[in-house]
Order: sequence, then structure tokens, then C-alpha cells
Amino acid sequence: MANVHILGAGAVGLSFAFHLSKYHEITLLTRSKKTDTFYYQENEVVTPIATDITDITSLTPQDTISICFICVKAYQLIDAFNAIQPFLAPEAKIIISHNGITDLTELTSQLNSSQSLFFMSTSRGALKPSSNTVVQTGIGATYLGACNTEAENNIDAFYEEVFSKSIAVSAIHKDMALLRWQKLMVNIAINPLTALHQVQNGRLLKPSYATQVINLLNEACFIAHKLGIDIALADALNSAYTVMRQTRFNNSSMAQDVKLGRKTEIEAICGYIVSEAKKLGLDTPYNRTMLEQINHLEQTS
Ligand code: KPL
Repeated sequence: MANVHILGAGAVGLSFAFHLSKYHEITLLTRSKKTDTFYYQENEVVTPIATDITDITSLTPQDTISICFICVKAYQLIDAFNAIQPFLAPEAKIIISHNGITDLTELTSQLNSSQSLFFMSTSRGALKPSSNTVVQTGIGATYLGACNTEAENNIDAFYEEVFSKSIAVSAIHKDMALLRWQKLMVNIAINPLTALHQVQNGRLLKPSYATQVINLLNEACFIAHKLGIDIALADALNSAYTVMRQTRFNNSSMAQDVKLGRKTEIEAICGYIVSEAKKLGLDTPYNRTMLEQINHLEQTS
């Protein structure tokens, strides 16, 4: 049994808190303690999540964080990391999980050579219908990849200790860059279209969305290839459609963000393709238009 901290009480953080709590001691770090209990719901069954809930500002120098999942939005990652950094054990293991691709150099440069950084890519469908409840709406796969040398050295033992029993449909992924691009492509296909049309993920299986999905992913595959990552369009489409099916009853995180007038992760999703294309002197009109449309929705909702 390990002591695991989870920073972020969103859908992913709560869903992992529930599953990990069956085998580990969990402390959920929140920005302000608004509830004494969080709940997990699957197939109409509601279970309290066995976790300590700690306001992050109440951590003291005596607190040590050995394993920490950071389950926050892409644009909150650096602030979230800075908040826990003073409490990290010398051999701490940090697992980040967010949509899209972010630059991790600032984060990795702050770790010592014995601290490990992992990226967790998950397509578990989870929804938060209220502030203290998460509903599991689909079981997509979860992959763990290593972001620095120390993580590469201990990924097998760490996966065995923390993930193997608690997280169903999970595996180690040995190619970090590929893992992040594969996750990015799933998010490109699903998140903006579901946000724009306010539909559940499964609705994108309808043929009327196919051309848009293909155009977005075709551009993403092209830019990935230019950057040395080879993902065939057929494989990108296959993964995206698999996740659409697995999470057909989920409202994507971006659909929820737009509905609730919150900032989205579009900059790390379509925005990442647009900015990488720009660096190459290229335009990616489908991803650019999607970026503009979601930005517009963010400003007007
Ligand atoms: O990552 C997701 C999200 O909603 O952000 C998917 C996998 C698309 C599940 O909805």
C-alpha cells in the first residue's frame, strides 16, 4: 500500500482517487475544502471515495509527498506543480495527466535526478454532475509513459506497485512522444466538435461528422510526421472512433467547460497543431478554424 496524493478534484482526479483507494492510502489535495466526502458513481451505484481531503494551502513543512498525481487542466499544470514542489520527497514520483500537449521543460528542470516524472494518458469517460460526485461513463484505456530518465529507469516497478491492480485496462507505454501524440489526436477528434455542437462523444460516430474528424486528424498526422512522429491517418481515426464508442455517453471535458463558461484546453489541443505548423511555415486551416471557434465561444459564453 502506497501513500498517494492526488492534486485536482475534477472528473479524472476523482475517478482515479476512487480506483486507487482500493489498494492505496489517498490524500486528495484541493484548493479549498468544500466537502468532507466525494462520491463515485458507476451503473447507478454510489460509493463514498475513501480519501483524506486536504486544502493545499494547509500543507506544512512536515508534509512529504512521495507519489503525486496532478490531474489538472493543461494550462494549470505549472501552477499546480509549483504548489506541491516544496513538499516533494527527494525520490518523489509525479504523474501528470491532462489533454493536449504542453511544454514540460520548465517542469522537468525543477526536478532533481532522483525524482520521476510520468505522463498518464487516459480515455476513461468521467463526468462530474455535481461538485462532489464523479460518474464513470465509460472505461477507455490508461497508459503510463516516462518523461525523464529516472522515470524510464523505474517505470516497471512503479506501474506494478501503483497501477497494475487498481487501474483496469491500463498498461505501460514505452514511447512517450508517441503516447502524447496519440492522446492529442483523440482529443482533436472529440473535444472541440463535442464542445461546438454540445453533443455527447458518441454522437460523433454519425456519418455527418466524419469529414470534419478526418480533416482535423489528417492535418495533425501531417504535422506529426514533419516532427518525426509517424501515425497513419487510419490508426488515428481508429483510436478516435474506439474512444468515441467507449465513452459514447460522456460529455467531453471541453463540452462541459464551454457549457459552464470555463476556459478550455483548446490551446494545448488544436492550438498545439497550429503553433507547431506555424514554426514549420505551414498553415493548418481545419485546426486553426476550430481553435478560433472555440476561442470565440470562450469569450462569449
Ligand atoms: O479526454 C477526454 C475528455 O473528455 O477530455 C475524452 C477521452 C475525449 C473523454 O471524454
